[in-house]
Amino acid sequence: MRSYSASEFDPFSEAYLSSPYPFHEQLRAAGSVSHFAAYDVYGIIRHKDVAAALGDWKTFSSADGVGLERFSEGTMRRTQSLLLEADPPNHTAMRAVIGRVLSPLVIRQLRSRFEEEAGQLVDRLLDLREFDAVKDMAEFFPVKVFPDAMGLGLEGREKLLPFSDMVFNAFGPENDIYERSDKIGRPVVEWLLDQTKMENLAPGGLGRQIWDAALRGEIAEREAASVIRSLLTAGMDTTVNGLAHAVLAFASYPAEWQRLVDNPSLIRPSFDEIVRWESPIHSILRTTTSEVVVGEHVIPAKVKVILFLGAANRDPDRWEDPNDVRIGRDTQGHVAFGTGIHGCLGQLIARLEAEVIFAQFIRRVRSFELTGEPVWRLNNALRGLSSLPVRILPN
Ligand code: HEM
Ligand code: OVM
Repeated sequence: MRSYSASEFDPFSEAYLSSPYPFHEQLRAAGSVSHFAAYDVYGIIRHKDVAAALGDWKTFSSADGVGLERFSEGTMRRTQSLLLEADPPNHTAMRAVIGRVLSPLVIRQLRSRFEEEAGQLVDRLLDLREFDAVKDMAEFFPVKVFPDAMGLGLEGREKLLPFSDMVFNAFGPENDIYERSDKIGRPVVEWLLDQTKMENLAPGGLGRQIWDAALRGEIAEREAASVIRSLLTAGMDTTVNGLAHAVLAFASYPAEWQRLVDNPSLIRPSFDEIVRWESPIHSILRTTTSEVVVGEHVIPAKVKVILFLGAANRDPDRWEDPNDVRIGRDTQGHVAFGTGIHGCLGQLIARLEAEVIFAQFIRRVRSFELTGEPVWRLNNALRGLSSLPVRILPN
């Protein structure tokens, strides 16, 4: 067993977050496990090790928080998620209830409304021709269809994005990136709590279905409100980033866009390829419950470990030409949605959003061109753009 490559490197610095991939190469070269002195946390970088950790919830526990903070130590900037930050058996019971609300059958019923909205959005984008793919598409669409599906009112829903930005930043340290987002996101908490009340959610929506489960006694009432808030957090910036990365990919790899146009049955795997290439959640943490061997190292018990999802998804030992978008490659095993017991519960919704938008683009857009520099929005846990100026040419 080797000692760790002790690293002075800060995995939440602006230098790293604005350009993470060269740093990943250094970390990979240094070994399977790194130790980040600034936070006294460990990091796992290789695909096989990240996938193994995600699959081993007993050793890599989520219950003390999947950010840097430990719930057991108080001082929380976030409320603990009843799904994401629970281990079995608590997690199992909650996941069963919410899994029924987000079941394939329920999600299928959302399709026609999502399709209609995607059609109207792409009408507007074709009128504009030049627009910001973040603001005008990637944010606009999820902010419309997802809160609609949940049963939220129209008023104020754009606040969900700064709220979610703050929550994901709180998975990292209290750095400037966090502080800036806290200023904008913190005031949203009160409004959001109000939105999770049963009477404020439209009958028939996903929010009400979670309340129905509470009324049937499957979960407690305060759990219903908490899980609704979780979905409204987990389901916004993630899909925004995935949709924006798709446009960036199509503009940057015109031949790959053409391959998708020629093979529309590749819509589903192409979204997987997009999120493998630029993973909307770039890292997530666990806490070890016992000593564990990872590669040539031993990680001690009771320490926090960063799982670098975005690095695993570009591990050259796992993927050929990992930095390139290749529509049609076998994306099985990517970890952008996690894997194991916490594997993304909302991925059918995320995939549906991408599918209906891509379908419109395939039918109606010949090409995407960048008209300016993409601007990244730095976040301690998210990889995403704040601006992506593009031009589309119609068919
Ligand atoms: C879990 C990514 C969209 C709800 C996760 C995890 C990842 C992830 C990596 C696992 C976290 C872990 O293992 O600690 C994504 C990405 C999305 C997306 C990349 C979009 C492209 C959504 C949406 C929703 C959602 C739309 C809600 C409708 C959840 C929930 C969990 C989760 C509730 C926790 C599941 C559990 O702990 O059992 N997601 N997500 N996600 N996601 Fe997503
Ligand atoms: C939650 C939650 C919050 C953020 C992300 C997430 C990636 C889940 O509160 O359950 O999944």
